Amino acid sequence: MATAHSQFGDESQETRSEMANETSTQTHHVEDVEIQEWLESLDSVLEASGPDVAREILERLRAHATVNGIDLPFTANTPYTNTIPLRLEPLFPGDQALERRIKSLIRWNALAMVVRANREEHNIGGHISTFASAATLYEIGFNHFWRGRSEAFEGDTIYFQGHAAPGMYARAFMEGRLSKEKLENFRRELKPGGGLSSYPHPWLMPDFWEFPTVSMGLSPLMAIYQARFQRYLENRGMKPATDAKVWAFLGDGETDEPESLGAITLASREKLDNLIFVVNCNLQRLDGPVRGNGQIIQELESAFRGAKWNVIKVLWGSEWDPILERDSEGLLVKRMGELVDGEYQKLVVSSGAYVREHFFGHDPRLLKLVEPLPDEALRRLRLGGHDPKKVYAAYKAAVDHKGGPTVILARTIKGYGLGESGEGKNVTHQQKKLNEDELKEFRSRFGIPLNDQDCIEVPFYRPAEDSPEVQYLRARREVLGGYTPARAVRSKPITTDNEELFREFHDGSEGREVSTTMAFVGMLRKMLKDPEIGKLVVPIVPDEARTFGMESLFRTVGIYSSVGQKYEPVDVNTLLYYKEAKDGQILEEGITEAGSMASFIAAGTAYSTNGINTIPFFIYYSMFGFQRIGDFVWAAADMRTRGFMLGGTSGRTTLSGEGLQHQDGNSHILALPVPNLRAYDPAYAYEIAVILQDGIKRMYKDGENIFYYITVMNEPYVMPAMPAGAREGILKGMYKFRAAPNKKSKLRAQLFGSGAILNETLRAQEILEQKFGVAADVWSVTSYKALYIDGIETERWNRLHPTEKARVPYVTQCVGDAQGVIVAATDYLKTLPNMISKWMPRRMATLGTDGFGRSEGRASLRDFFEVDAKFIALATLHELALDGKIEALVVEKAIAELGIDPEKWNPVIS
Ligand SMILES: Cc1ncc(C[n+]2csc(CCOP(=O)(O)OP(=O)(O)O)c2C)c(N)n1
Ligand SMILES: [Mg+2]
Repeated sequence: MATAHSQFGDESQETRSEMANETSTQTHHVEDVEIQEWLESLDSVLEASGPDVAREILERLRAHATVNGIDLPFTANTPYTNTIPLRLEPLFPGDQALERRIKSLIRWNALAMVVRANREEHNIGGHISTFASAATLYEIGFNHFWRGRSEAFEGDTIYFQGHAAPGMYARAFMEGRLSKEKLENFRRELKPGGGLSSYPHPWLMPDFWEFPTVSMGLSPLMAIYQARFQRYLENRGMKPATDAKVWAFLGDGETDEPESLGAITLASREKLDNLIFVVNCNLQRLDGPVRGNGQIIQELESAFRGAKWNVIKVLWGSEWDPILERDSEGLLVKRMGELVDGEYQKLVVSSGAYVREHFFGHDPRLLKLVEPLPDEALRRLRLGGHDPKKVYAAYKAAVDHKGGPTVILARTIKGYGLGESGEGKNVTHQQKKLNEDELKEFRSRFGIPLNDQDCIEVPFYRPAEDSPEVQYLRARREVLGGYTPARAVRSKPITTDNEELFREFHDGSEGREVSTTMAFVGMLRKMLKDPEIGKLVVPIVPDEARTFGMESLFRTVGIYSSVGQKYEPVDVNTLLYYKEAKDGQILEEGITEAGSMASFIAAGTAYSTNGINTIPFFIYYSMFGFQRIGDFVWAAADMRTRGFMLGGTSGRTTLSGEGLQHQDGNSHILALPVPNLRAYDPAYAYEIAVILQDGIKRMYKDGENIFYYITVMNEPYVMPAMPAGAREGILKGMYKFRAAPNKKSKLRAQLFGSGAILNETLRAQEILEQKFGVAADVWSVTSYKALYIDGIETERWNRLHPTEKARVPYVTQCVGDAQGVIVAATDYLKTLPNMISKWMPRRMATLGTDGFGRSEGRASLRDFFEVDAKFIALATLHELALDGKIEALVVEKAIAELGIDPEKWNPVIS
């Protein structure tokens, strides 16, 4: 009979037995006495001379075979068996029985949390089956490996699989760190007293979670760059070298995300032996098998081995060892490698009799191997990932491994222990409820001390404080230096306000034409020399340093390389040669915005992870930022990352020549949804200086959990000096840059410009004045986002305080009394200025760059998108006509006079 928790099953299947017979005849033909002799001689070499000699012989044989024309297929795979053989297994140091009891209670509480939450509120969600499959993988780490963070030791860094969160909460409950009430409010943070977030979210649980992991694929990439960043800090002398590790837990389905495996060669190239991946290979994802028709474990093994990782497969539990021992011909290992995952998934939910027939029955010699075992024993053959001894051995080998990263591929069963309706079933990922029988079965299987009546209520269960279970797990954590996960701000605030550092940039460029990018790089250069913050600055570039004129930094601060520079650079005789150095400061990441962002996150959270206030400046092609790696930005926000993202070559019409894939009119829109991100579109050097200075102070002195997005451009123009009193407006989002010279004119206008388009606005001001007698004030809008947030905040306050004196949005304070029509022009979508139009005293006309770019020069692009001075002038005149201040005919004449073709292409749709 198939039982709920069977390892294999009992249904028979005709076709399967036919296939089995067919294959077994073929194998007979190969496996003869000769093979036996070869195997025996290898055994004797192994015994007499050890594995090194055996390896040498095998390598020579392979070479010999190739020379003799035997075409050996390439394989990066090892057989489908455990990497660590029984004889090399270390002794398990813990109390196995007690650890199992603790683990069972954690299993129960994790399950109870989800089941209770869904009883309380239908479909509130939560996952049971992921943690059920991974419980042993986590518990071995908690009890034996993961060191907490303390003053004395930085501790290990762990990326917990997002949907295994209930298991982490259940453990923290057992540890006495989370109350029953908190568990009761799983997925209900808004309940009085607070609750627990669905997944790891540092934003929601800043004392607990460090890394958001549930958007799949992000955590493996972040973990790789985290491990590399630890080395960067060590090599730069910013922290002592330690044996702290970075562990990342991944689902096997998760490895299909391109980000998951996308940077694995970086880890081996950098010899990151401080990095360990654990892939929970339950062979299932959400909808069904990960590779029903293949073998995900073998596929991953070859990918990781090909990338030179140390791969440890943990496939079979200890019960298999004696059988494997009897398998002198290697038939069982061969058989193990023949099944596809879809077949394995079926076997794990089938009975012992089924296993005998369909797995071992394939070959009479295999059947013989398990002859002494009753069906019940076959059913109880565990998988490696559920066997503490095997998992311990793998973890021990991983932490002891030197010279490169390790991946552990652990085979488990999804929904382990969940009974008939869950274990190993395709629907198990979303299982949130258990019926009474299933609950009782789970209770009995894991020995939870609850009677039938109590059990169906699914209460949380924690043994008394002085129970052996609680004492043991507390003692283990004490030995390991404290609890994990736990997050804290570990750095001390910086002391300076940097007033002096940035002051020189308030003066303007004195007639010299420079771009805002050049201005920013000048500030970066100066920051790097600063005695307090200089060392903390981490410049990050995805192969674009020359694009942004940063190559002078190569020489002055060096490009980080863990091995220094093993070659003489081709340009060594030049002033700005390509200098790589072990203590290099620049992270030149190569062409990977995702990798660079992961470095940005590691550096921007080092204030918490490492207690170091590193200040990352990640500069990149703005179009390849939010649009390409937006989900990493969201994760960065959740993690309370601090630092500056700089969208270079930005502005749809400001980046000339590059065409529609490069020209960015989107990023300021995409920056809107990130709540703690402050986004600026500055036009002039002093604006950037003010924003950077304030940002560093807010983040690193005042400890605010915000970060910055600043667009910088490559259009050169003269940088003016900062007008008196502009500082506050720059930070709040707008200030009057140049008032109309002729205040007496009857025709008035307020013009808003941002970034490089501010200069077009200023030219429009002149055209309007000179040709049409319109007196226009020009405003620099540095941040529509800031104005918008202030507007909606003010509205909200007024709504909630109806009897108090109404507050006025900042933008209304600026232009509420200003005269004339209002026209805004931006290098981004029109929607950006439109967001604030409701707080204007009157209608607002908007010019923007909705549509696809073109490979053209700036002038043509601005004409095409209708955001240049003449179109701003036209929009102003049109508004005046709408207000009845001038005749429509005047506007029509102006169109001709300004040289505008009314039948021109519509940029929005062409
Ligand atoms: C980027 C992303 N896409 C989709 C999901 C939805 N999702 C959550 S869990 C899951 C299946 C996970 O399977 P696997 O990685 O094998 O983890 P397991 O639960 O089997 O350990 C999916 C598709 C997600 N969280 N993130
Ligand atoms: Mg899976």
